[in-house]
Amino acid sequence: MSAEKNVHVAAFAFPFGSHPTPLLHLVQRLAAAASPAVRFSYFNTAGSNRKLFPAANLLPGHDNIKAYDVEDGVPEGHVFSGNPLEPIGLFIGATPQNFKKRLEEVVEETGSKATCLLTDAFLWFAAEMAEEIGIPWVAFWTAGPTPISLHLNTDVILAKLGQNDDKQNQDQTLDFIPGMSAVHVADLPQEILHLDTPFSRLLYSMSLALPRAAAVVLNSFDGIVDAAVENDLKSKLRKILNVGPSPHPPLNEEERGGGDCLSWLSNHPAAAVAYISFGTMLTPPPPELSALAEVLEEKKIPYLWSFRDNSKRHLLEGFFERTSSVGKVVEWAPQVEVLAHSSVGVFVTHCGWNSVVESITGGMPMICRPFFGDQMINRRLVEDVWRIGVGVEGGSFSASGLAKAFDVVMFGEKGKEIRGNIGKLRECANIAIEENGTSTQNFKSLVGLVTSYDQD
Ligand code: U2F
Repeated sequence: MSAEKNVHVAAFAFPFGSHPTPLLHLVQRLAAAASPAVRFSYFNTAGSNRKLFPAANLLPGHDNIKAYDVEDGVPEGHVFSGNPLEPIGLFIGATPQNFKKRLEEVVEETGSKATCLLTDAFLWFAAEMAEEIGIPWVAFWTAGPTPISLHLNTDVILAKLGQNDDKQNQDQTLDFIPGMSAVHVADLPQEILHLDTPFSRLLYSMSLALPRAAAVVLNSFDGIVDAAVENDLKSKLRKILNVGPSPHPPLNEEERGGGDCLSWLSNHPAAAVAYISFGTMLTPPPPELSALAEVLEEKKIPYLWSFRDNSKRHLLEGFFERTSSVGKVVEWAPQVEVLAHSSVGVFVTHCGWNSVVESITGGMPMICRPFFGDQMINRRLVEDVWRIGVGVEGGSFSASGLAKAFDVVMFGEKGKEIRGNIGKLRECANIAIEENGTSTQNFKSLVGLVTSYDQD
């Protein structure tokens, strides 16, 4: 056992979308489980740190966690084009030097050498950094087991399907990869098939580096995917630790959202409200927003809409005002609590992994409209494998397709079946987090792994 005062876990965040939050939650959970003498340093861009750390890079109640800013790669005076990949490309350009330099400064300032790198899995260069320092690298994959398995099989996929080949049969299944017979070519993240952007090259480098990680950690639970997928992951990685569904720390006022969502929900009958959120990074295109608004209004469905981008509300031309007696729009909702609320009957979602896991733990059926990355795979699992939700006709929102989806989930017989299926999956998640459950045991192993090395 190490002298814990010499243990210093350096966490590196990928500062886009929801990525920094679950990593910070994991750090908080580890810090609460480890000895108070263990030091946790959280490295992230200044812009992202300001949102997560309310006061001077510290978290109230967590004396052993401190945030440090790294450069974001944006040149001074830079004017953004509006392409969402641009800040990601600039940030990637600044890595790994930005993390390396700041870590060295922190080690110098604190006199405490890093004893473990715990990073977002995207930050694959940590494999080399950790090896140079002689400490373990633990990678946190913020999405589900199926997409990570597909990334690890990138070479097999490209050998079979070809790179940049637009003539691929989109309906072909990936049955040549263990456990992937339900996944179609159309579900694959574009980054796997096209290795020509900084982001896709980052993901490819990640797939080559992950086998060097001491462990890969997921907010997932054993049994959620086919055993063949889990076995393939086990054969490719040194250790895979499902530690979810991860508990959420108590929300602060801002995270709770301005409007009082929960008491508003409580004024509605059981399963009557549609909760709508497309995660932290996207707003559907205007015709799809209009189709969704039209159906909610036409069917008089009470809704709670987490509409993140205020500058786009005008696209709905008076919809929110006209429907204010039946609907509520907020910039941020306490989603975990909303999805567990008995008045909510359906979650209209982009199928980001955290949203899917929260929907399962809340027992909430989904209407899925995936856009990019792993979201199409998650939709496939939700609709065709777990049968806990539906997609929309044609893959994007139209008034007629959405009307059918609401009818099926909220008002039809199939809705009951979906609820039954989600109940079974939720039970599986609950078992995993019991005292002797696999996720609880995996989390204990993780605590041991990140705190058991010291530099003296
Ligand atoms: C990227 O996904 P997103 O960040 O867009 O979406 P989620 O993984 O679903 O995470 C959103 C989180 O934000 C929370 C919600 C989730 O924990 O509870 N939230 C909230 O609390 N209140 C709100 O009003 C709105 C959201 C990416 F786009 C996906 O493809 C990936 O699967 C995902 C994980 O890597 O990251």
